[in-house]
Amino acid sequence: MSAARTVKRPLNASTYETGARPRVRIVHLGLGAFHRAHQAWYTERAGDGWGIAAFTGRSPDAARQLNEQDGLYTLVERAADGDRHAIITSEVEAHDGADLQALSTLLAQPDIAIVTLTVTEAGYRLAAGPGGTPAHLDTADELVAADIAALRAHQEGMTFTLGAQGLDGHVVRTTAGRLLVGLAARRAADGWPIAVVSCDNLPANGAAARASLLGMAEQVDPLLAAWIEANVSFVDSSIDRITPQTTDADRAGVAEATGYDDVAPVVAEPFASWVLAGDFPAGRPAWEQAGALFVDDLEPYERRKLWLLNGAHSLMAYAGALRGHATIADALADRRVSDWVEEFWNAAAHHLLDPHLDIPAYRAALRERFANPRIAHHLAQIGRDGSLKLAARAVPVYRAECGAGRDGAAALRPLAAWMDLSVARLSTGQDVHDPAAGLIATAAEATGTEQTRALLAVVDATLAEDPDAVSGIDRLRGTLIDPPSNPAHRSVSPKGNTP
Ligand code: CS2
Repeated sequence: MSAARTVKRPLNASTYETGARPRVRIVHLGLGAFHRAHQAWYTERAGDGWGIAAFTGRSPDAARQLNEQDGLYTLVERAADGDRHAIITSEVEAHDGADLQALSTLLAQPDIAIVTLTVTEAGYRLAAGPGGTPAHLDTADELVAADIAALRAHQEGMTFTLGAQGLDGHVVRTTAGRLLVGLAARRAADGWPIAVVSCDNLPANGAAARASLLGMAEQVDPLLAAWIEANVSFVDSSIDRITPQTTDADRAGVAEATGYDDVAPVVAEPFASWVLAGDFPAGRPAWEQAGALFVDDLEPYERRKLWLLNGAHSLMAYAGALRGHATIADALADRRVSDWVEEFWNAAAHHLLDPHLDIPAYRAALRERFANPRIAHHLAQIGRDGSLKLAARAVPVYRAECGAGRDGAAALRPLAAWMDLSVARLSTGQDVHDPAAGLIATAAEATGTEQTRALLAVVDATLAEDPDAVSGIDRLRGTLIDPPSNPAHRSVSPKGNTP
């Protein structure tokens, strides 16, 4: 891209020559920075003419901003030694996620071959199955229950009665509810098969998407559920690219460097990875041209990413915040935190034995990625939704360690840090930013070991019945700040600026 210019122009199709835009063949739910730094970038780089129609999650703002720029935005690749700028053109149209007319119209077209999802761990609205059975749609969840009732009430033949916003008189809020309406339109149109690709940090995320969507379908229309079983392929994928929130300084930097007043740039590290497993019955972009890897068994790759990258992230988000740090790079520069990260990685690495995984090289690369001094990746951003994230990132490592006859203490530390930070935040009237915030607040009212047990039950009810896990966490609580405030972990309070 050319050097800095002094006069800034808006970014849109009249100021930036894109050539013919690609045909929309992918629908995306969850239009956010990560999607734009990852799947949109892979699709652009595949270079075979696939375009995306993206739907927002909660707020329609991102769609409005992107449409004002004809879908164009700058991707800033932020390396330790400087920025590279690229304008992405694969995002062809953007919609309010509540707009089920637009979603149904798109999904009813045979051209649309893929639905990708970045709706966060919480977006699947799953509840753990009893005794470790697979998770299922949480029908006790208020939004799920409201959508089920409204969908039942608005069913008309094979589809649903749509109004200006959502169902006539009801805004569908859950991803499963929205997707169900769109897929009903597809089935009614002609029923072409389609792939749903989950791009969220959950183990077996394809199965999670399936459980969420089929759970909703079974409650609303068993015939539609049967159609989904037969025609929708749920693809598992492990996604990776560190994407901090865009700041005003980033926007100013983009204007300075490119000459475009882009209101919606996105900043990401240069590294990106996407590993996928599953069928694409209606075709797909040649994402492998952009470096994506297609495998038969995703699990080893998924564990490596979720445990080593995300597990360390969550450990740093809570332990680092307790110790007064604000970003990943700051937390990692703290010798004690980096030792805990190494201990956590040693525990996880015992169970990542496939030689293709090359764990030593992966760990070395992670250390470098985390230390990138130009990426301000805030612990507060990563620390959100801890009850769900820890269940995917720390609990499985602990279980694997116990299964091998070890105490798994290194994998309990992220849980202890989350508990200490949550209690400290609640005691100063701060929000814990978690879908289970109410349960966390109630659990925090207990004291001592009872509090540890109650907080652990919010993350994993089965694990909370394991006295070794509870006492292992209890021993770590209150030891993570300098000097440790142990043994009465109730008195712990974070140092300096907490998120
Ligand atoms: C982070 C992830 O916010 C978080 O929970 O751990 O978003 C992480 O940055 C990405 O998974 C990196 O690929």
